[in-house]
Amino acid sequence: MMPSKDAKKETFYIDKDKQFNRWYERVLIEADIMDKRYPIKGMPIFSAYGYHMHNAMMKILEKEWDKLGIDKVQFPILIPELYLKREAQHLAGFSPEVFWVTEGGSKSLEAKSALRPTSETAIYSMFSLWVRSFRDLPLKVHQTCCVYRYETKDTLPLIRAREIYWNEGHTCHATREDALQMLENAWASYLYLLNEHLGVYGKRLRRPEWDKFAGAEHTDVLDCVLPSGKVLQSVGAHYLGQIFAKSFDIHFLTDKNTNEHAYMTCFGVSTRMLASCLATHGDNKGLILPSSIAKYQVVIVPLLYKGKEEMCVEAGKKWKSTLTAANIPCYLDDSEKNPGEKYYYWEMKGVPIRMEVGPRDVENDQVCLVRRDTSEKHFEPSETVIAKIRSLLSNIDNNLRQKAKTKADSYVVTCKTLEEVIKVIETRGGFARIPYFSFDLDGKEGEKIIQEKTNAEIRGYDPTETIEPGMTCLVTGKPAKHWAYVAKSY
Ligand code: PR8
Repeated sequence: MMPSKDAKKETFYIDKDKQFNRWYERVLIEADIMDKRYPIKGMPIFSAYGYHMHNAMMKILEKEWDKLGIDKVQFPILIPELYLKREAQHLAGFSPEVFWVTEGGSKSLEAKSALRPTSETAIYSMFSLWVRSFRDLPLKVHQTCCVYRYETKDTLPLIRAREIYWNEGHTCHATREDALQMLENAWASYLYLLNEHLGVYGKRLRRPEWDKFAGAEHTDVLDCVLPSGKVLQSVGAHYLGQIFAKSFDIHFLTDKNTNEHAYMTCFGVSTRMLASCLATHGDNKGLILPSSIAKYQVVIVPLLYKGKEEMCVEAGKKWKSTLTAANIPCYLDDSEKNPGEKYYYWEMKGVPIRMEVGPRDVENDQVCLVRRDTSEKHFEPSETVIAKIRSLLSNIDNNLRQKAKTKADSYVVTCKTLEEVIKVIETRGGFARIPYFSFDLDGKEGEKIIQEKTNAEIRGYDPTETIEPGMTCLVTGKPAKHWAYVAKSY
């Protein structure tokens, strides 16, 4: 059926690769992901369609944490100033970003407290009471909540918020090995969520010393390249060693009756996962959603031919109950809009499958299933519709994964000169991979040169990757230690 002229006005069509920023801004509004009209900077409203997806991710993650024996807890949103000050590096890192609560009603509070920018200092003050002996370890908790950071760079919905919806994990262990193993297990869960469910791929990197989490021994991240060519840190997982344990007095009696400080980790993810997912899969017509986070996996559109409306709407209603009974989340669009408008609207919303029910379909006891990702049409006999939907959803997810993986791989380009780096960064974006001399504090000097010349930064290195002996640093000419990944970032 041809869309009417009026329907054309409803069309979402933005060249996503050429105008990614505009695409992103429009799609969040039109698909009901976030509403920026609330008058507090960095705190947009999480609308129903978007919030559903965020929660779907959190549920998958919480199941993973359950399997790893990480208990779900809730800590207060306020942190006494005293606690925040206990770990010097942590305080230095976060103090420019803290919102302070200084008044209750009309009274000034005796001791001000912080809206948690992250919960280490709240949680570890209690860990120090809870951990006594090696029998109390490991101690593993997580919470799904909001944290608050007075971000000074431009805010961007889902990507750089001042109210951050996230999940954070915090663990205490008897040995360094246990703590590091914990982080590997957390990574496996994050990658399961990101790769398998969301079809999102990125580069796991170890941040340079000068860019690690405030108070960590080392920081590993997943940097995902968005279609703008800039990278987005979508996972942060930190080995804290005994640094916080010493500041917060978290120690335990070992089985040999000695006293030792605990070895700790923390890790977290936020709405940036949703941003990466939407940005990765969408096309010029709007969103394309992987099935496991889609609020509706199927939208049912009865085709309202004159005189035959009722039979199609009735068939649509029947399909709605059949799909619901089969646990396939769906939406029946029996509104007055013409089919073209409905198609555009639901395509823009990214619903993986559209089910069209026309009079001929009803007569032939079939439906037409249309894939959002490829626009392929399948006429399917009623009998086998449920099985077909399941297999199409799985094919769609596979297709999204494969395309995303190929694209992510293509975003790493090894460069031999700074000119090549500039070309990579300025043309397509993503990572320029270069030999580099040091990721300790002395390496920061070289990064300044990179920043000046390329406008990009050293995001980190992959500790599992080796560099051939004899290679020299592209910036200083000194012997290279590792491959560095250079990119522009959000
Ligand atoms: C920690 N403490 O805090 P992290 N808007 C949206 N997402 C954000 C923002 C923001 N303004 N800032 C950070 N994130 C540790 C680990 C408890 C949990 C996201 O680590 O500072 C980023 O994806 O690395 C970041 O990797 C993640 O939160 C965790 O924050």
